[in-house]
Amino acid sequence: MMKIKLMMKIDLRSFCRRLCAIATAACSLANGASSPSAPAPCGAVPTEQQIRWLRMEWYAFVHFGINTYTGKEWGYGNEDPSLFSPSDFDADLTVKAFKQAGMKGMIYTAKHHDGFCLWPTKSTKHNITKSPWRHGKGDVVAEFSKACKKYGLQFGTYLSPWDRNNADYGKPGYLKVYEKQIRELLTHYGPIFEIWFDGANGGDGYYGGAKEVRKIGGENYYNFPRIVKLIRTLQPDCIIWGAGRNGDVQWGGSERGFVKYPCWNLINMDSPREKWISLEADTTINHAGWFWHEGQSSKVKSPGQLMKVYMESVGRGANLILNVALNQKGQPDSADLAALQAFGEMRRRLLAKDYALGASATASEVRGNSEQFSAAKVTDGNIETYWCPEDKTTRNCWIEIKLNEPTTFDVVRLREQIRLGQRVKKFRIEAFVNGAWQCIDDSGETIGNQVLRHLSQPVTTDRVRLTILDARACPCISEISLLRYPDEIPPETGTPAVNSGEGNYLPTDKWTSTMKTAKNAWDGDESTYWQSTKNKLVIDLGEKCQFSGFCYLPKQNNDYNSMTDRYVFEISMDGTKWKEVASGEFSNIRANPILQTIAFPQPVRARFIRFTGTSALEGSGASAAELNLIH
Ligand code: FUL
Ligand code: CA
Repeated sequence: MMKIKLMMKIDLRSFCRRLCAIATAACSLANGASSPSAPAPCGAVPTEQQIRWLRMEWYAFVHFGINTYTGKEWGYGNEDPSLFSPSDFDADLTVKAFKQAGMKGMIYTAKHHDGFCLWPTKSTKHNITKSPWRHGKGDVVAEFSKACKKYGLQFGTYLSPWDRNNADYGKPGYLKVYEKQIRELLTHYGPIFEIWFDGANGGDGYYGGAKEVRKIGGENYYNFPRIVKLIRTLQPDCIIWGAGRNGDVQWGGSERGFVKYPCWNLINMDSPREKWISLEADTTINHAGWFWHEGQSSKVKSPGQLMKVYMESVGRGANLILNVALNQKGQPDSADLAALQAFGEMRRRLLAKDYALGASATASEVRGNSEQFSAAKVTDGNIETYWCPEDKTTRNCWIEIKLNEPTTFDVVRLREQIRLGQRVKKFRIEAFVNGAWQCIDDSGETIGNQVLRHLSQPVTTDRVRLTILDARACPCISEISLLRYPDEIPPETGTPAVNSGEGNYLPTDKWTSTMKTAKNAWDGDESTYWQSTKNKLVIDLGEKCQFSGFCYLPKQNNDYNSMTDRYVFEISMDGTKWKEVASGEFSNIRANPILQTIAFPQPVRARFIRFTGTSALEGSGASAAELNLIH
């Protein structure tokens, strides 16, 4: 019985796809017998779920858990549940702010790598019922899902496969635990629009007291085909992030919120194994990390920077997940919210007016001369209708828009009818200015769900031409829009300044070291670095100084060799007798090599410091792009 049900659910997905094809065909029939049929799909096409998901464009990520109270990015797994005690958790306030900013949903870290579950799970004792919050009766997942329902946002969940708490992690026993967690999250909290399987997996951890390194030997350990089947059964509409070929969406490739361009929603492209997998760009509104950190408000991204992130993610055909961490109270910081609202307003202004809407259009060629595929379909404001030439025309065809009067714009938005696959490989945009065609964008490649092409300067014209220079099959263009890039809106409170921790650093002019490249670590230049096979950097501060912590910036050149991810920090008065004042790991610097701030339990005084890299992401040795002491 169970099996039959499962098959029916899966079939439903392909049935939906077929239904859509039938509808398209019926539509062309209704247009008269002479009407040509729609082009056949090109390569892999998205599922209905993937299309719906792409049209959400952006949503929030919320990192909130045990790490919020320890200042860490990756908890070790031995954290005391009693640490979790938000004084003023407010899902309503948080979700309302997301809604106001124009976000379409949110994804919550129900369990991060530390293994602490933020809902009353039966799968492990390491969960929220052991915390003092709401007398052990709290459920963060439930409160978020309820608030999302209230404000009409979609709700999703992040459930780290890597579990540094669980004694069975890395063994078969853990897979049952993990499956149970998925079942609970996907049955008790209403519709889940997306579930995230993080790629950070295996390494050292607490593991029920074993305190050892557990390697899983690749993602096969999790048996994702089985997990995916389970999810499709429980929630067929849920988008699966990660899980390789089995999922629906993959990582955008950086934690800085951009995807590479050209941007294809396809894996194994042009092979029999081609599959539609969209990209999701992830980043955090703050340069401080994914979880909340003391003093992070000075590191919030400006609305203009967030706009750039949007242009380089959504504007390249991907989705954007933007993290807003909750603080120890259990609410977003006001500086984050101010930046979010200002950016939300900038985005609204960008999209507020499409100067091409309703304009007349002509094309080099129309499929079967049919009104159904005519040029005017790109300005009708309907993303389902599209212009398209004959099947054989895959290069050098164009479409021209004629506006009623000369109009100024500096962003061109293009969309493909992705139900028929992603096709366009290369395009050019021109404007008719002073009696001649002028190229205003000559580096266009992919389109997909949408591209936002920000021109080098505003253009004033009443005629715009899009030429498809190359495509995998005849292009199917559903929309061309002409927009204005918004002016920067300052956030309402506070002035965001990137890396403003710098004002707090000790002066370095008296610093010396016997090591050759040492100075690169305090020259204020992020691109130069100290690196050594010796692992130890000794600095003579030139005089006795008092300081309360240090900052370490990993190498910024994507070279993981000798990139220090574990450290010991020592101080000395004479350069011979040393005292350790801090040690630990710099978590997640492979994916997100941001400034790491380490505060000591109390301020210290010293003449010498010694920074030792005790492990590197790859190879041996140690390095630092910048090392600074905090007042
Ligand atoms: C990464 C994790 O390791 C980070 O801590 C964070 O959750 C980010 C969104 O994904 O892979
Ligand atoms: Ca259209």
